Amino acid sequence: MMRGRGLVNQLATLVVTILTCVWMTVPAYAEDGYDLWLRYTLLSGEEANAARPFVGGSVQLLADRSETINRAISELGEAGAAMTGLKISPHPQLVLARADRVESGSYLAEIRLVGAPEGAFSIRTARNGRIAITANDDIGLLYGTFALLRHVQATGSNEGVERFSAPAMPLRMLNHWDNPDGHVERGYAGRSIFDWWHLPEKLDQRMIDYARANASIGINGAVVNNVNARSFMLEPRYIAKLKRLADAWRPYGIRVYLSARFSAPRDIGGLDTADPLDPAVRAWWQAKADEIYAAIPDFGGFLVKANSEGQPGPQDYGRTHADGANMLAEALGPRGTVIWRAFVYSAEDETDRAKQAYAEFVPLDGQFADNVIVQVKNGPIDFQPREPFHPIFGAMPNTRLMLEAQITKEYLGFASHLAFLAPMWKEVLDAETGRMGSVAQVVAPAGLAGVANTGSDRNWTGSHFDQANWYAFGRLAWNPSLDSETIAREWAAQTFTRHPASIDRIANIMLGSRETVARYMTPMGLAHLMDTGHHYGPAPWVCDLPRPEWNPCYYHRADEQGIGFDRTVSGSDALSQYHPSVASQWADPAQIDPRFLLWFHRVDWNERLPSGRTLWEELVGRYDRGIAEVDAMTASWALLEDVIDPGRFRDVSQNLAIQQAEARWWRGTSLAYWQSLNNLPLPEGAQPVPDTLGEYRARRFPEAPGQ
Ligand code: BDP
Repeated sequence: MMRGRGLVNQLATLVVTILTCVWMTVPAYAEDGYDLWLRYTLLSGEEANAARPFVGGSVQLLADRSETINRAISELGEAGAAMTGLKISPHPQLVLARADRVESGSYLAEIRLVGAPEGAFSIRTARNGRIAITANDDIGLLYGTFALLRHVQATGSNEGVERFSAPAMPLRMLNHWDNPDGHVERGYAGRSIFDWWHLPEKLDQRMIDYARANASIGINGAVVNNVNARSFMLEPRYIAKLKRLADAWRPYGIRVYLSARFSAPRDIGGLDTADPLDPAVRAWWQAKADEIYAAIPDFGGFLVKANSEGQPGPQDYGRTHADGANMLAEALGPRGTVIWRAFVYSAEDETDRAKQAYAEFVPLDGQFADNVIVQVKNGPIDFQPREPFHPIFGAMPNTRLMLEAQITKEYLGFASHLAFLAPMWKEVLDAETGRMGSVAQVVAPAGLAGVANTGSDRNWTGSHFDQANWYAFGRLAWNPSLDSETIAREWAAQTFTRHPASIDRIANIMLGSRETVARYMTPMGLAHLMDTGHHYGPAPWVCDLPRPEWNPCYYHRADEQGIGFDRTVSGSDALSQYHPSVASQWADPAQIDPRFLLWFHRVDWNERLPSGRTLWEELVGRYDRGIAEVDAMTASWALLEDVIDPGRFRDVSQNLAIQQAEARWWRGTSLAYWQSLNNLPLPEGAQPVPDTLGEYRARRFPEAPGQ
């Protein structure tokens, strides 16, 4: 008897030890990243209790069955089984309840759900271990399910889970710059995930996994094609393909949108004009919208890039952006939304490019139809490592504005540089416009759009850490007041390990990483120094492209004397597009945050800054710091070898080695070029520039994506 119990005890200890080891040590197999942040790894010992309530998906349902509810139940079942190693739970301890099925005095009633936006949910955990998720709609129950699973995965506990959560904005969408031939513009993760060739007959499993991943972070819309759009994607055969996607994504709450080419009535409609005021053109779009809605009743609407970088638009017919957008809005009616991009600038316009979108759009404030949203990039130029927020955000109180962020890292080192972008987006979302609250408040009635970084690569995003940017985008669109650290930590815990010291280390690497990239690429407010076309690496010497505002020289304006773009009243006066309370923080070169200095001011190389150093010394110091930080990130990552699976550990290590080399290339090239203008020696103690300017200039990259 005694011996028997001893054996049981020993076995129990062994099991606990094994489970603890599973948690503490590196898995022997190589993960490939396909599972993203939804890995549901085995929980150890006590922690497994957190997942017991939903093992086997045996939930109590206070709702009618629907495709969405089925997804919630199977997610819970699979997650529960994976996290506990158990298949069946004898007592259902999880309740999924629609608020309208809950009696008012019940413990499930949640007052905050009354009038809450679509997707809101409440989660309660009772002392007896029972968990209840309540929502007004099925998608809220699915979001609540994912929130619970996120918490359990990240913390190993179901205690302290979010009690109530509601999305801060209605549209949380990805913009895919994917072409129908499978090429992704500015894509660094392989080919497009959309297999137009085989659709509609064949639906890749990836399309389901994609929708599920999006739903897990609250993303609810996807524009499936490039803003540089092809008209044929509006033809009937594409509507059939689109319908297959829409049907597959509907249970996950994802609505399909299409980029529409403004000249489609001419290109594919047999008309000789696309003039938005022409009755035949209007009738064509009306019929097209009806055709789409007949196939896809919840079609989201059109995204339009018009009169921008060569795309057709209403100005081709002497009409305004509002004329064009409103014509499409009428065709969609209350069924959908027109998202009209404000990314416009012209080669013929001599004014500062940073001022042009404001000049074109602000006079149209109040003229857009109710179902039009104007989509504005985070900054006034183009997704640079650092830009001040776009002045339009503080200047169109009578228009719904949406923020466009770029998740794919066109200007931040592609997929090989580690740059966690949440701090960059927070910088913009938190910025006070001076007139209508913060940017997050301005866009709250509309939403957030992110240019997707997904592709056919096994890990979806080209690198493991770029998954964090997809994740952070969704989390911030849901709740822009989340801080970057919370997002980094919960992502790291789900994606890599729940080992506390390792989470600290990974979050640390992530949190400073975007600032690091800005330091070695474009310190102190410099911008657009990337090489022509592909935007890979530095080419500050490019001054002679036919479009002036495509030249790095246009942006840095460096010469023997100094560097920087004077956007004060003595220069382009772009500052005046901001509310005075905002402009005042940037107007004085002695007061400005040095990270914005050269964006707004032209400064002599030898001018002494408040830091006591000259501009030249300060600039060199920042490049050097950028490099030191990449080295520190690399060294820190190396210490994680024992906790990260070998496949992903190696992938990240190899990217960091590339980043170390490329950070040095950015520094070397930039310094060699600045020195060729200012003839200044490097400050004392600075490492010499390893190559000559001629050598840097001779580098060619025929394989770089984006030629
Ligand atoms: C630029 C990209 C270009 C896009 C454009 C846009 O280089 O590929 O077409 O933005 O947003 O950043 O339309």
